[in-house]
Amino acid sequence: MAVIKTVLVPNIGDAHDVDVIEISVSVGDNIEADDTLITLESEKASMDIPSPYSGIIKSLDIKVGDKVSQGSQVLTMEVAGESDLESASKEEVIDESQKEEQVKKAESTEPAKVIESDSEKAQLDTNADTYASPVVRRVAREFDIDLNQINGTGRKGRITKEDLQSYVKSRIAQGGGSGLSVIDMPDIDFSKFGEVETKPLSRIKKYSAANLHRNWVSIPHVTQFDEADITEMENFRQAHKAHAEKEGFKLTPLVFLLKVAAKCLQKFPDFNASLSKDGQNLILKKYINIGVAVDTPDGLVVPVVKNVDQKGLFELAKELVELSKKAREKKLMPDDMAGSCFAISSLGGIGGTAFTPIINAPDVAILGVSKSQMKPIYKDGEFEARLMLPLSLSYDHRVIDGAAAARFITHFSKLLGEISLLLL
Ligand code: CAO
Repeated sequence: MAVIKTVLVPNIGDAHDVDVIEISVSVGDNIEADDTLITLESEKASMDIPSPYSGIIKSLDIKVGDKVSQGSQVLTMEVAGESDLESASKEEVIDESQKEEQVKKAESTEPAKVIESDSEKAQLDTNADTYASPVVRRVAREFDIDLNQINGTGRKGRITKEDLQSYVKSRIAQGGGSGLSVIDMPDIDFSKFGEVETKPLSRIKKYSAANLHRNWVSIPHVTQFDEADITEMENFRQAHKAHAEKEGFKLTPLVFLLKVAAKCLQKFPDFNASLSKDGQNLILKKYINIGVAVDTPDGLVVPVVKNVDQKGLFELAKELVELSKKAREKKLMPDDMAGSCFAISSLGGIGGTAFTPIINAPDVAILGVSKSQMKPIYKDGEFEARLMLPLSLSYDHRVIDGAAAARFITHFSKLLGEISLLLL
C-alpha cells in the first residue's frame, strides 16, 4: 500500500544554514531512488541530495534561496510500500504523524538572504531551470555562463562536465581564441551634477541593445560608402507616385532599393549567406528575404520582406506599408521578423549624409541609406545637377573582402542609376 513519507535533509557534515541553489523535481514527478532532489551549496562545497526512495513527489516544502540544515523538511512523497521504508535511514524519513512537528521545525528555520549581488542572483535565476551537477553549476556561475545555452547529453538531459567543456571550446573558437577584456562602466550618481530622471528602457530596446552589442563586438565590421545617381529613378518614381497613392500605398525610394538589393544578392551570393555557428562554413541561401529597419516609438524592429526577387515594385510597396504599420502598432509576429538574408536601414526620410549600420547577424551585410541631395556632377565635360543617394554598406570582413564589397556597392549604384537594368 502506498504511504506518504517526508524527506529531510540528511547528514551534511558540519554544514549549517546552507543555500538551496536548485530544486530538480516538481510536484507530480515520478522519480527513482537516488535521483537528485535538490542541490545545496555551502561556502565550501555544493552537494546533490538524492532521493532515498522511488515514488511520486506530493509536495515541495522548500524553494531556491532557502537556507537549510540537517533535518530540514525537503518534500513529501508517495512511496510504493512498507518494504521500501524499512531499507531507508530512520533519520531521513518520518511518517505522517511526525510531519507536523517537522514542518514547524522547517518553518522556524529563518529564511535567509542567499544571494548577495544582483548579478549573482540573475545568474542563479538564469540557470535555475537547467539540470546540471553542482560542479558544473559552480563553474558556470564563476564564468558567467548561461547553462540554458548548453544541450545536456547526460541522463535526462543533464549537463555534464564534458558538455560544459565543449561549449566553452566552441565559444573560444567563435571568438577567435581571445575573449574581450574590458573594464566595467563606472557607476555614477548623475544627480550629484544636476536634476535627473530615470526612464526604464522598453522591452524592444533592451532586446535590441543585447543583439546590437553582440553583433558589434563579435563581427569585424567594415563600412564601404558610395553615392548613386538616382535622377532617372526619381523621375520614374514621381511619374508613378500618384498611381501608387490612389491604390493606398507609397512608392518611396526604399521600394527600388529592395528590388536592386535582390538583384545584387543574386549576382553576389556571398552577401546572401550566413556563417555557420562554428564559423567553419558559409551557408548560401537560395531565397532572397530582406529585413527593413523600422523606427517605432518603442525602438528599432526589423521585419523581413520575403522573396523580394519574386515581387514587383507595387507589391513590395504595399508590403512595406503593411509591415511598417504592423511594426508601429506592435502587431509583428515572430515569423514577420525571421529569415532575413540581408537588411536595409533607411534614414533617407529623415536626413544625414552617411552612417555605419550594424550588421543584423546572422546576415553578413547591411545597407544604410541616407538622404538624397541634388549635387553638381561632372559628366561629359560639364557639371550637371543630379540627385545623389548616399549608400553605406557594412559587411562582415570574415566573409566578405573589401574588393567584393566595392564590386557589390558599385553594381548597386549602377542598377539604381539605370533602373531599366532591373528588367534584365
Ligand atoms: N532620400 C530622400 N528622401 C527620402 C529618402 C531618401 N533616401 N527615403 C525616403 N525619402 C522620402 C520619402 O520619399 C517620403 O517622402 P514623400 O512622401 O514626399 O515621397 C519621406 O522621405 C518619408 O519616407 P518614409 O520614411 O515614410 O518611407 P520609407 O519607405 O523611406 O521608409 C521605413 C519606411 C519604415 C523604413 C521608415 O519609415 C523608417 O522607419 N526609417 C527609419 C529606419 C531606422 O531607424 N534605421 C536606423 C537603424 S539603426 O539605428
